[in-house]
Amino acid sequence: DKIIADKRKEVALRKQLIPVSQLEQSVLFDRKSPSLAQALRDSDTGIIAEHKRRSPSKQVINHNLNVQDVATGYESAGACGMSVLTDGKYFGGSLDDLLLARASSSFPLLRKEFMIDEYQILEAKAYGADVILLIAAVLSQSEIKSLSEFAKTQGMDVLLEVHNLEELQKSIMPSLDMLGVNNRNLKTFEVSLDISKTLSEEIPDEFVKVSESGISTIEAIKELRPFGYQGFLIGENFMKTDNPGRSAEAFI
Ligand code: IGP
Repeated sequence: DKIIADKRKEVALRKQLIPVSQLEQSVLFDRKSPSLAQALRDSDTGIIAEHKRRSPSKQVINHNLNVQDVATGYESAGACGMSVLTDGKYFGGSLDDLLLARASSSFPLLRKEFMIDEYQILEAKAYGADVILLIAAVLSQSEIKSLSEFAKTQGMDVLLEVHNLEELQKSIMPSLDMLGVNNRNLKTFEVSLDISKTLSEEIPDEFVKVSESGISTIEAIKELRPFGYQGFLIGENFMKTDNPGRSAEAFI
């Protein structure tokens, strides 16, 4: 698919320009990552709040905010963690956004990216992330295994995202911490919370269950909790407002 082809080219270029030995010199490289999975288990709200300027489905969401203000707003609102889009081409994000979010917060940060290479995991760490996302729709079982095991050797949590039963069944493995069900179909952009509801019973209890996308009301969260969800990843609903932190507070 087009996004992944673009990503392969981008990663190849990045690798040439900034070798791993240089990433490892980041002062952020040796810090111990706080666990998002643990924060979600310990919370009774479970909000993971996202920084997202635009998306293929929505075009403009918000271009006027400063990522540092968004990070401090989310953290002081009491979010369990923050997801930072680092893809530039489709989402208008960057690794610099991650770095700035890190500089202004200490809660767990998720690098929201199309991960295809161990190099991106080292980048995530060097720029201050604690958690990586792996998307089952674009990875084989053996890629999920090798990338997630590598992230664990780096002391990071892994969130694996699925959208259907087949993706879920190929992905269940001990190197994952959280299983995210994306309510949005990445091809049609159609959103339905029923996807989270139906897939929940197929997710083993040792994983923290996260429901992702299209959540815009507290009622939706109340509906999802009985299905075992402890994490709720919310982007647009907060980012479309002038003060995402304050918008998140209402959910916490
Ligand atoms: C947030 P929303 O509908 O609240 O803005 O969704 C998040 O789930 C969404 O941005 C997302 C995403 C992804 C983005 C879920 N999986 C994979 C990029 C890639």
